[in-house]
Amino acid sequence: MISSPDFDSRLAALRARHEALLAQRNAPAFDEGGAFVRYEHPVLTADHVPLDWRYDFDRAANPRLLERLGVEAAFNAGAIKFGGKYCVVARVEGADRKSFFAVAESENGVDGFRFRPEPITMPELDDPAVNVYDMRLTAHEDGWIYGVFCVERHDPDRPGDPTAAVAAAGIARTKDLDRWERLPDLESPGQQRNVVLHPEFVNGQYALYTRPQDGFIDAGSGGGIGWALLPDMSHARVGAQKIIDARAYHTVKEAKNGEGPAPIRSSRGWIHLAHGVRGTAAGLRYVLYMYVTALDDPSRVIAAPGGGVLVPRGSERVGDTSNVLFANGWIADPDGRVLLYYASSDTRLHVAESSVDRLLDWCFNTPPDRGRTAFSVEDRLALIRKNRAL
Ligand code: M1P
Repeated sequence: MISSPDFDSRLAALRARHEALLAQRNAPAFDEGGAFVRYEHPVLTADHVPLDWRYDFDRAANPRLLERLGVEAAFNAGAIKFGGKYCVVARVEGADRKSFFAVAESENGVDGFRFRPEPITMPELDDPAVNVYDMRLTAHEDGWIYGVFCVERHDPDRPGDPTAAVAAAGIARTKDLDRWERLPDLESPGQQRNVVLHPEFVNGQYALYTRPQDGFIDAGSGGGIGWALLPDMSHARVGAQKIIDARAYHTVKEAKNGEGPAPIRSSRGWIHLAHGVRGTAAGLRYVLYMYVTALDDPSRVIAAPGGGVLVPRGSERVGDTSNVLFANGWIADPDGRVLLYYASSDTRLHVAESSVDRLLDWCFNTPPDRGRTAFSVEDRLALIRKNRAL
């Protein structure tokens, strides 16, 4: 029989391990691609979640100090600079599979992330969601910080199927990341996930990046990343959406794609990060890719580098849903530094660093995917021969 350490020594061990993890410093690692430089350690994991969110410290009720409310993962985080701190709104997933939102803050954006004392209490609608996740944060020029996120409910048309779900876009806004005003969900002709609010008015209207989808998992006839203008976020409604970044056969976004964080304004256009998905014998593979749209029309693509900018590597490839990189948060500093918060395999949150100039270089100078292997060989031969001639 395993012997239980006494309550006090187990509590001391838990606290020491937790503090050591939170105090862990981070450093850039060498990155072959160079567009982003990954940092060595994840910035958030399930183990970063405060102990008092997981353990009952009442020694009479919990003499063995067992974990009462386990946490599986901390990942897919929106991000924003707020009050001088780098803040992420993470998707924290409990052992019961329910996700909730929680703010973690860091002084430098690359390590030392600590959760605020309590998770976010997101107000509910009359038709409550079963699950919420993947918040995109947008500091809009109307003065509010918006959070747009996925809300998931059981499909009312298939009551006998416990796996049948419907996805929609939930909308809330805040001034401090703690207190949120919940607005009605986005009304859309079909299901939606990965909906993102553009930070500026476009032709006097709010602008949304959407991802129309026929089913809960399958994009189906949903052609890619969509675009819609709407007069009001308090009663947000979209009709048919213009597809601005289409799925395409035999590319990294063959099966589906979705906008990542709200785009970054630069001198040469809006810089976008998105995820692309393809099917493999081992299941779906999610990678991150980029594109740029015009300043005078954020729905017009002006650069589309081929392939992924970050793909699952090494230990990132393994987790609750393996072979996945997903990102819904980044922060651009005034000096041009960009910190990307990306998650691996629906388990943990990482940081990678770049700059606006570096990302523009990547986006405008990486050849596009021209759709055929013969063109790919042409591009590679051109590179080889140019290098040989140097
Ligand atoms: O499991 C990978 C991702 O799957 C979904 O993204 P998408 O709708 O593009 O397929 C989301 O559930 C996301 O949270 C998750 O990381």
